[in-house]
Amino acid sequence: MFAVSADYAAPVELRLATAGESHGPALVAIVSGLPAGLVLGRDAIDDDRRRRQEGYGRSPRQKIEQDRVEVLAGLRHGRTLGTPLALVVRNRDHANWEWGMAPWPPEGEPSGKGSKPVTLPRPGHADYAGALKYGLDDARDALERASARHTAVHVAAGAVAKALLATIGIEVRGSVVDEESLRARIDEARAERDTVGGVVEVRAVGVPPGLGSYATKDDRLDARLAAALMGIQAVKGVEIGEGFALAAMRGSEAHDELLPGFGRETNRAGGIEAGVSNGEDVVVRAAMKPLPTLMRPLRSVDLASGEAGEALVERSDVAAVEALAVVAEAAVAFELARAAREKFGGDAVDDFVAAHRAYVERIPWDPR
Ligand code: EPS
Repeated sequence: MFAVSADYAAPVELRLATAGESHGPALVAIVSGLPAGLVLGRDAIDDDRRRRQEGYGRSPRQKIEQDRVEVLAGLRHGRTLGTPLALVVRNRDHANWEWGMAPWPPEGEPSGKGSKPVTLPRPGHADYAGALKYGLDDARDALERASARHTAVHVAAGAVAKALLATIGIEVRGSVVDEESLRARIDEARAERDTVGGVVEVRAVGVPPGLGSYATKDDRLDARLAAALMGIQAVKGVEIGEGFALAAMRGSEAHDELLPGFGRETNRAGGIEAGVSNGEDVVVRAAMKPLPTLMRPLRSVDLASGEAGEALVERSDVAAVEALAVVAEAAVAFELARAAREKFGGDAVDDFVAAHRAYVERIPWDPR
């Protein structure tokens, strides 16, 4: 191996592009800006997709899907090539929607699912706003992409981001806040053919001080994490650290005092000050609204006739909060990996790791 320089690695932009409809043939993700030589484990990717699928309260759809992640490009013998990484998850349910979700004009009579237009929008879903925005007669054209189904490839990309973060000692984990009461609320809601939401928390440990920047609002790590979390379907609120509770505290109780050795006894800031990570755990929360597809439908209005009716009823989850914990973990991991690529750069993963090590050696911070 060639020696790598520890003092400089050019910043690199880590990017994620995705495509795919919920009942179309497949979901696709392209991750670019990864360093070469990153070792990816199939098990790590598989574990996350399984955790996303196994959440309490999911619909029978999860029994149909297996979400096996195929890698089509950017990987050779389990190591990244430093080229775009292409990931695909096929929708097994597409077999039931072959006519309805055919990419090309289908042959033969309409058959199977998706062959009748959706004209009764579900309040809370993309159906109404999407139909108006894009001039649609069939709200299916809107709801298919708006569906949380495509979080399957976000989670796959998040697993890749976590592998990159692990090389510099960062670990990210999402969990449900108050899991026990959530499960009881799900059981009750299911019996009443209703849905529920909930709150998840993501914690990242080992994040060095200095990710993100106050230089512009777009650089702020808290703004970026909030956008990443708000970008997940059904998320209606985000908190960084103590978030809303800070508004009711005095300054003397809200801020995390620095002690000799630069340790702190509290972390109300959630590991971010002025948009920059401060070396404490990064802690963020996301609030998920109850899912909008109800078995006992809400009042709606027919897009075609303007007449009052009841919203579309489709197979649906009672809750997807446990899945959100995994999806939010992936979103936070990806954003932290993006910030780390900006700070430590490097074409090869060894450059990236060496730049991190050189930086950590020069600052007064001890990773836990
Ligand atoms: C979703 C509706 C449901 C969920 C889906 C998200 O899909 P279906 O109507 O096919 O049962 O199951 O989530 C997934 C399929 C998934 O893999 O997470 C929605 O409207 O957002």
